[in-house]
Amino acid sequence: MNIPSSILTLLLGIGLTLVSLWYGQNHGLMPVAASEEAAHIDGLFNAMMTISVGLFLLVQGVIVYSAIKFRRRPGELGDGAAIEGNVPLEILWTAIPAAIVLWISIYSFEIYNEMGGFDPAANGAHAMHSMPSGKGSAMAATMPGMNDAKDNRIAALGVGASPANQGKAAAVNVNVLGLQYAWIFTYPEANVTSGELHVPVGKEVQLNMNAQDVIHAVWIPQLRLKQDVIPGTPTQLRFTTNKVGNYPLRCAELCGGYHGSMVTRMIVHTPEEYDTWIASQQQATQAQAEVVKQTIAMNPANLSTSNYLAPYAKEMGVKPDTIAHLHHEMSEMNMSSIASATK
Ligand SMILES: [Cu+2]
Repeated sequence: MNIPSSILTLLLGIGLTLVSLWYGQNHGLMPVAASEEAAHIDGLFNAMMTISVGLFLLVQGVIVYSAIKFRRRPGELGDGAAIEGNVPLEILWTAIPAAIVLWISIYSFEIYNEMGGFDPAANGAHAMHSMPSGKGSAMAATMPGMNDAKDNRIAALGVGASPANQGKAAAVNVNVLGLQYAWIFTYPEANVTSGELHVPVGKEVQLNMNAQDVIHAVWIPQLRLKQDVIPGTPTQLRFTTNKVGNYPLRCAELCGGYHGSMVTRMIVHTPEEYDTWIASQQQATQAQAEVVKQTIAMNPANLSTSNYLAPYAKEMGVKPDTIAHLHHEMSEMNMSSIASATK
């Protein structure tokens, strides 16, 4: 059987293209996509994966083929043929990568624009304005750098509204504070503070972010979003989730010894569940304020230790006799340490 080499090359080319296209869609390297923005990012990633697999197979295929086909045979001692370069070939393999890189750069610019990455300040400043007066704006005013961005029109950093939503405020605004080694989420509209990020599915969410000490970064892989959180410079992320679930939110900027533990959760609720959560948090805040008021009202000097600790113990689910026991043990420990010190 004798197949012409041009047909064989054509068949190999078609096969290589099909394998690349298939793998580009089925690599399984990405976690669940839980936001509208994620689809754009995955489109770009899959396109680059397709190209990379094609190039990898082509280059590796030629290497393996040549290593076998042109290996030194027994008794062969001479040099190989002297080949002096090939101008058309040089032009071809410079032009193809140049075209691919140019296309990828245009494609990724387009996606970044669609996500609102180019001019987040266009809506970021408005979003700060649109917060109701009271706690929210007081907090915004105390965040360093927030006012600079508003008054001096310094471009905000991050991902803003998509061109379609430009000028509109997001449905949910959350102030995010990163500090060594935790995240604090404040909902200025609802006057709620949380250690986890709760958002309603299908609604536009804007994170207004700031750092207290060093540079941190918010990274939510399922949203395909990552943004540095910088002391003194406000940054923002704006997104719309589309899958109810429970996703990790971790710090992606080495920020100190316990950077690795700077991880919390983002919970995407149904809108009803989200309202319930907000209401429950507001109740908890009120109950806490009540406990503080009671504690201030009583004079600890008139109380025994277990009486003084009783309201806290109740909250923590500790029985009063446990405290009494603990108190007894601790005084014994103190006695023995005094005794050993005086020896
Ligand atoms: Cu951090």
